[in-house]
Amino acid sequence: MSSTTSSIGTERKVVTELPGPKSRELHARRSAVVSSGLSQGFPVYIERGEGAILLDVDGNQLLDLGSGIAVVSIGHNVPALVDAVSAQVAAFTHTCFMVTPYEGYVKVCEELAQLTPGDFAKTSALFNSGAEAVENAVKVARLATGRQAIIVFDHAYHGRTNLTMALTSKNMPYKDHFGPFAPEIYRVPMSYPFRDGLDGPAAAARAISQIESQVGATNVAAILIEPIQGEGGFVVPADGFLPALSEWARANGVVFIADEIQSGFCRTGDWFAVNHEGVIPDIVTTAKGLAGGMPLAGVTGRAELMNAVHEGGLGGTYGGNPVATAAALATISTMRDLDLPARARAIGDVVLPRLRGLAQDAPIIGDVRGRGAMIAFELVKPGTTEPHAAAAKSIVNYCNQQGVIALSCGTYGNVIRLLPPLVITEPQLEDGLGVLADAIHAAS
Ligand code: PLZ
Repeated sequence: MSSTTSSIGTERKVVTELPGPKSRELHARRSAVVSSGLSQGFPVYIERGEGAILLDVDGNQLLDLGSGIAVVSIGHNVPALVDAVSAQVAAFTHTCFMVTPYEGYVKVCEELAQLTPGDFAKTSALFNSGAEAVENAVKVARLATGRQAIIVFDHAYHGRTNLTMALTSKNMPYKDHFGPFAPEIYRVPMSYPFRDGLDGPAAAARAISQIESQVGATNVAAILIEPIQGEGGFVVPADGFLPALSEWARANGVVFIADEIQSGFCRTGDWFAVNHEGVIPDIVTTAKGLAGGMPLAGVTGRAELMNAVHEGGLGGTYGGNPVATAAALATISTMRDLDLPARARAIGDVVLPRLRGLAQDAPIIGDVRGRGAMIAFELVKPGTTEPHAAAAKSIVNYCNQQGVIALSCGTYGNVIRLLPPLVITEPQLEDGLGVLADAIHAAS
């Protein structure tokens, strides 16, 4: 196990055109055998990673400001994780937890019970992907309440399976012609301060009145919400929106499910995004950052809800796989050891003011928002709030050409999101911000 030896430098370095010749060759092979239904963001093929740097097959060192969509929060190739995973692989890779159990699964559930908000008995079930976790949270809420309706929000993203497509808001590319979709899903307006100008309580009143008039409180099993929306555009609801919704849920016997798959595990400067407003969900879904790149997802909730399910009602062959749980335990202890919530706050303290400064001279930036290291800016046609997706595309392309991995998102495709590994160094962050500033300048 030579996880600590590495020849990757800590600096961004572009040594070929991007993508380079070897990447282009691999890409030609890909086109022949990989479904064109998978999008291709930045087709540079990766060989190794370390910290916030990815080394590609042509020897380019790329600065990663996306963390594989908020997954490698602890950075690439962390020795503690590599060692834990390697040891587990050498011990055993699979038994199926429902057949013969192992301690790692139990330990991850102990951590989830402790880390998620709420001072009450909690139990968890583990799965392979975020979408699977969301599906299971919905199953639990419906069974426990005996109700069917699920409330979701404009701009929401919850996955690509049949049920989670129905929960997801955006048609293209996620849903188009993939129907029919699951029934009993009701969508209400999100709090989106830049676009609706409402304060949190007013936005919550708007959503609640729609739920009461169009669905009826006693039909609602659950409200499912991303405390900060991810794919939908890093929409940070106005203060008071989440608390008002969660209070209404409590008063009406409705399960409040926080989808923390993208916002959770230190990303926003706390272990979970709901913590910023003291909101205590009944159920929390987690994935992504939880296991440092190994596929693992969790559904954690009040024991009386999670245990309402009949024995055998939850499961799956691979859910909570021993290698993935080993990775999660190493990830969580790394997050604790390095105090990554504090690191995420420090990143926000550098990046948010910088972006706000850039916005002063760049009328294409309509809004800068985020918490901790979950940060975005929304691009508009100058002087309007009309989405400017072309500008987002050109900024991402510019960054890519300079060897910086940056991601876009948003219902209108006009938001640039920054999700750096939380271990990114100050010089790396400065370097990335410099490229971003040039990209914004070039797009303006
Ligand atoms: N809930 C809040 O962000 C995954 C999707 C990438 P899976 N977001 C990245 C893509 O285009 O497929 C996500 C999320 C929130 C659920 C999910 C779904 O998680 O692990 O991708 O299934």
